[in-house]
Amino acid sequence: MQFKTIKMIPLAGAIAFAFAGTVSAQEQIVKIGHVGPISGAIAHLGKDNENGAKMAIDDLNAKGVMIGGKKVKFELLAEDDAADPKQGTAAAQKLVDAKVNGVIGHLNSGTTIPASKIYYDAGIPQISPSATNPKYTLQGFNTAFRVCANDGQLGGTLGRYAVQVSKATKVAVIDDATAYGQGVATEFTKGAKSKLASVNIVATEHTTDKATDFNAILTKIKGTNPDVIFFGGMDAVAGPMLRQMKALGIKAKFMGGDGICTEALATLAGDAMADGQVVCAEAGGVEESGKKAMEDWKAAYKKKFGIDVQIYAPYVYDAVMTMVEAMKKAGSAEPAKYLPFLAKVKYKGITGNIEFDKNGDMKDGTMTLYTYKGGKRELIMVTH
Ligand code: ABU
Repeated sequence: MQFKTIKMIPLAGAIAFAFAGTVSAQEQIVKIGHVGPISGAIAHLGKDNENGAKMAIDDLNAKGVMIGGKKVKFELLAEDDAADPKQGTAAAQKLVDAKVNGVIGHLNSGTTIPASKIYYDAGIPQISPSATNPKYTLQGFNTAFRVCANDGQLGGTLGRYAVQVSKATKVAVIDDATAYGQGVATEFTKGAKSKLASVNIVATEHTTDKATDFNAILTKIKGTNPDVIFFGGMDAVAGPMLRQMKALGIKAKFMGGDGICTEALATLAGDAMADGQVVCAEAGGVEESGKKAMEDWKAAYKKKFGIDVQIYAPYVYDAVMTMVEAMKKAGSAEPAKYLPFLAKVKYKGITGNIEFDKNGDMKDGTMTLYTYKGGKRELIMVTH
């Protein structure tokens, strides 16, 4: 009987093979949830946020991250909440059921606030990159963090700007009846009134985040001849509102928070937006020293996705990196273990230095005021 020649694996090789298998088996999967509106009127903003999360996950996996001595592979579980509070809580429950290690989101205050109770009950850390209503971090949930300024800072700054810089004495205020729109409009009014008692709020009107016809409220406002119209809402509503203002011959300055302060606003408003007419604020921003890193990051984003950053993609990127920094410091991706490290994390990101106060808000957060000229967003100032 003849035996076939079998190539023997040398002993050292066999050990190496077994060892490689052990390392692979020890690789741990860390699931990061992301939620934003990927459908509906502000899908372009939801996609912007989701892309920021994708970019962070891809960069982390390309670099290779060790947590607690184990190699980690990050997975992104992306959900669409359509900016709707009910879909927001359904998406949150889905991520909790999938046992995510942490959540970045949601984009809107109206979805972030109800979802935060679900994450808190499950003990899952959540960082919103863009929800600015103060209530989000004032509920006593130790799982809730945000990496941007809040409406108190945003609205207050814009209110003071309207009075002190734009010299407005008559102001009309419109909100879209969402948690964000109402919140930022209220804070704007407080800010405008705080520095000049004679500022007159000549009209207070309400619309919705789905409305397209503003003729009735704009006609009423036109009769009060305001210097400034402040709108608490998002760019998808602000664009058509600006078009209808132009059609009615209203030349007032148009101000709004971060919800309107996007690259897309110029397109949504068409030629209705005069140079310098719009003033808005992003709930963050970098000073001179951080500009190059931010520009490089935005160029890398454009190369990867073929589109420009709208507004909050870099904040989402930093939110993921901040969460992972806390996991590395804790030596664990288990929510209960890394949560205390997240509360005291110090992370230097694209958007600046990230550190949280006792509520989970940014310590010393910045804001950036912009206007639009020639259909392009143009910086006015970075402020604290
Ligand atoms: N901060 C503007 C958009 C998100 C929000 O609803 O807060």
